[in-house]
Amino acid sequence: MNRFEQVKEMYARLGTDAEKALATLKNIPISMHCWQGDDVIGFDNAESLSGGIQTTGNYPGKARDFEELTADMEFAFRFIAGKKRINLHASYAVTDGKAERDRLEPKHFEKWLEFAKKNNVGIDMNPTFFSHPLAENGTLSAADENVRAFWVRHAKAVRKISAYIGERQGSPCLCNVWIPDGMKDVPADRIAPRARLKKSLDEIYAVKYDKKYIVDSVESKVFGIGLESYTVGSFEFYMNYAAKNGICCLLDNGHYHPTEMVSDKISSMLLFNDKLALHVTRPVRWDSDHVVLFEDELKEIAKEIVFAGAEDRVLIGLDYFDASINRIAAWVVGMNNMRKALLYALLLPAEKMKKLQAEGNGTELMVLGEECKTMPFGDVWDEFLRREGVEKDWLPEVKRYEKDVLSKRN
Ligand code: RNT
Ligand code: ZN
Repeated sequence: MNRFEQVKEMYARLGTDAEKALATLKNIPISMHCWQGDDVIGFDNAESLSGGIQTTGNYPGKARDFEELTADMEFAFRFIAGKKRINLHASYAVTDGKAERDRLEPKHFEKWLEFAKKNNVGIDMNPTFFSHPLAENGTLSAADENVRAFWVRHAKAVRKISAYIGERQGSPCLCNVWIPDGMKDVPADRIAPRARLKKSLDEIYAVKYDKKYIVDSVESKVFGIGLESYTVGSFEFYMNYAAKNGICCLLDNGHYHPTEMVSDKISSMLLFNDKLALHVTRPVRWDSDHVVLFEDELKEIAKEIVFAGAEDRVLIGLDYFDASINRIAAWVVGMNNMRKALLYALLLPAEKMKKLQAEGNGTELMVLGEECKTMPFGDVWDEFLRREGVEKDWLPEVKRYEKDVLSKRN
């Protein structure tokens, strides 16, 4: 009997069906953020990243244009198993410098649509409210009416593009709004910027699109660098806005207080919403956006999704940007870890565990949970890679690509 067959029997004794887990796993879409490939710079001549977010590191080889970024993404796809989407920002429009952000049109994403089709991936989208001269003093909450109106036009343009993409690709395009607006020091007026943000969102979402084509989401945050004292788009703000307006919340697990866990929020959101979107990241001491590793909170997030049977209600996307290491390796590790965590959850004896909890049997629940941790999980993952035709030993190829391609960029 080969190794996987033996392992399958071990899982069967535990009460889980490894074949079923593998079948479910391959179809859960995970959206790969394009911005890991170029340190969130984009194609619209941004000189540096602004908006309270930051990449650190100076690893050579970042992508400088559409051709390089898509080549790198395509290369990374070879080592990423399972169903994928790509997550774009409006700043990655292909405009040849000819369109401002409030003038973007579907045609500026035509090349991305071709790329997505070729690689059999869906597209998700984010309007870009940072790294722009008009974003220095607020965007959707700006007191300057011209500035606020500019960003409302931008968001409307990107929603239109998203709906177009959704229609073309035959699956809804997630259009996620995150703004950096906030204050470094104690605000005199917390309510006026929030009132302006609310007004802006009302204007943006007044345009209705078929939900078949677009899922609108809003992403909250607790603080940004240089914006430590006040964030206009806080969690309470967006959760209330989303609930009242039938919009989806996006939870980024770097955007909460350090002991607050997104894994614990998922069930509450699912009880009141049809869908929930995630930016999965790894905050180290702050919203540092480190590469997603196979860690406890990641596993707990996956477990909440899987135990709730919400694989098609939770839209999983990644959001991190490490500029200190090979960017392709960063993609591969993070994407595969997200899926690994889902597999880990799919292999847990959910029904047995839930029953033990309901019976108040904390002892057995603990013992079983600990037992699961040392099951030969890696063999099931390896079998998954094998079935998906994905090379397990990918690092040498990435190193070769670094030597032949990435190191020649400067
Ligand atoms: C910033 C947010 C936001 C961005 C990306 C680039 O704190 O997490 O989602 O990281 O949109
Ligand atoms: Zn995010």
